[in-house]
Amino acid sequence: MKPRRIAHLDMDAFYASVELLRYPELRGLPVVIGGRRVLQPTNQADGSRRFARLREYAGRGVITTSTYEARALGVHSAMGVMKAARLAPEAILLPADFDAYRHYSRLFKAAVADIAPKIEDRGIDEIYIDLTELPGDTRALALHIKQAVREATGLSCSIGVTPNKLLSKICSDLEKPDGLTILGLAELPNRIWPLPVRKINGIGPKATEKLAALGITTIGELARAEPAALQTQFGASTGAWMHDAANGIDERPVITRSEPKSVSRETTFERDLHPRHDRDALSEVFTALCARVAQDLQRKGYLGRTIGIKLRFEDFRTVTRDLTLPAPTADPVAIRRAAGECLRRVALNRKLRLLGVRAAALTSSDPPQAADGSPQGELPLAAPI
Ligand code: TTP
Ligand code: MG
Ligand code: MG
Repeated sequence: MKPRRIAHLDMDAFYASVELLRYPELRGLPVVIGGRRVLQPTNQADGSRRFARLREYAGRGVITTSTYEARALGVHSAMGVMKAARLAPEAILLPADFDAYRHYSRLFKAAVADIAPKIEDRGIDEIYIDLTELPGDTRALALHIKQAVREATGLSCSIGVTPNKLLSKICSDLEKPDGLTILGLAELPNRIWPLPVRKINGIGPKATEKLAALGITTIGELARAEPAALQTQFGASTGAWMHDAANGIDERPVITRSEPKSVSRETTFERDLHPRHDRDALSEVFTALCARVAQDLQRKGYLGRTIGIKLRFEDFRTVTRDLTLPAPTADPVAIRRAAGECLRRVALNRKLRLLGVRAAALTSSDPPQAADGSPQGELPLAAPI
């Protein structure tokens, strides 16, 4: 069997970097992304934009991410905005725009998939890629992927390539931003063992503290620790996993998953409900299911064009109905209306034990690209190279 070549790709300062595409005048400055509630920049009479500064912020918001210039001042993800303001009062504060981040997330993943289709999605800004079966030198391949991501999005990323997911995840972080770290198992002692144990994905603050109490702070110390001692402290499976991880052992495959075909929610009642006598309760559940489907669609960035329902009667007979709308939607009211029409097409002559609502024929909820230049403050859909 060929030795595995597993890449982990992670976008650099992702939310902040997407904002810099929209506000290029902020490049090189400390910039912090807050939540949705942060004030939008305003346009001034002279055509320039006015941005909020951290020192002007009052509230309990938390930072989602910051540019590397802000990190140099000690400002990091998950820090309270007020605390960050004490460290970097002049840093620019921008609101988060999750639709834009999802859009760029899809763009970079599609660009990678064109080159290397075996991808495991690990969230908005990172993926694992199995390069094993692809032709060509590892470095050339990784550089090609980085270039393709830059061309598709205008953004930089960092890649680690090693024989497994665990090491690649550590390596993608070693030379950020715009990094590329390729490592074989022979380099484990030099490159990985000096690192603190928390660099292993899965060793959090609690485990780090427990390990410190055992006198273990680096991955190398963990690798040399007595497995039995680790198992006593953390349990058999976690203890064994930690010891393997520190020794660079990880056999997990890259798991590719395709886009969902539908989004659905259903509920089984505690007691069977009568279509007439329990009408109010049924109607309430039905509306709530539609709202949950709408929320799921919005969270995942999809619109559904076909809305369907599923009913299971007390005798376990199951019926479904669906309706295709003129335009796709993620609106709870529109979904409720369509689902209601489906329901009217079912003869309700028995008690119900289950009710479900489904949205299918999914499409991306990204706004279509403006034909001629987007309005000011709008993100370019693909940034200039
Ligand atoms: P990360 O990849 O952890 O961070 P990053 O891309 O901002 O920076 P790096 O260059 O170190 O990879 O997270 C990706 C995005 O997820 C990040 O841009 C914002 C969001 N996020 C949060 O909302 N809260 C958090 O605590 C973290 C860590 C990230
Ligand atoms: Mg990142
Ligand atoms: Mg990440």
